[in-house]
Amino acid sequence: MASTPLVGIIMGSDSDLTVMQPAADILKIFDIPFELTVVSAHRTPQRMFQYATGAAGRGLKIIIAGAGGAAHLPGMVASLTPLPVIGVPVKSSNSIDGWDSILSILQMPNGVPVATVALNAAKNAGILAAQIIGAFDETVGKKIAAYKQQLNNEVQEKINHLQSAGWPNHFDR
Ligand code: RP5
Repeated sequence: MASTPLVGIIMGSDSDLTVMQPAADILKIFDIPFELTVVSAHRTPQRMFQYATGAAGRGLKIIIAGAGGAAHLPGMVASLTPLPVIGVPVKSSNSIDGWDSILSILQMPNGVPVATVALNAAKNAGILAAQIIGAFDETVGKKIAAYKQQLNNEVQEKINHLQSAGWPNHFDR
């Protein structure tokens, strides 16, 4: 796999980093090169414009954008790039209850979609980015298939233990 970043992880503030880090962690597991930085729609609008308009030309294939509160970053970036944008609503210090972040990212107008994951669900954003790449890259596709099999195996082990130990003893281990 080339070391040129394929996924750009951006966030409105470094205060989003704790929530956004799982996207980076899972991309590392799938060996997908990525970059990670802060781009604020409201506080660094020129930087946002440059990042979004230059992303495809630099070789990025997908952008994961996280923000909280009046979370305009994912939608504005989506308006400026032909790349798919995955939005991560962050329950930030300026968010009332998370719904503001969710709705700001989710309720995009026709023509400018943002693939919005659940509140704080940066890990799923990373998995979704990997799945999009894996649809065209056989090596990544196989890693995704193995990951799904692992999820299946983990649940099956729990089912087996629940069956053999009995539900009252399930967590006594
Ligand atoms: C949003 O405001 C950021 O994405 C962050 O979630 C929130 C708070 O930012 P800080 O005040 O912590 O920099 O734009």
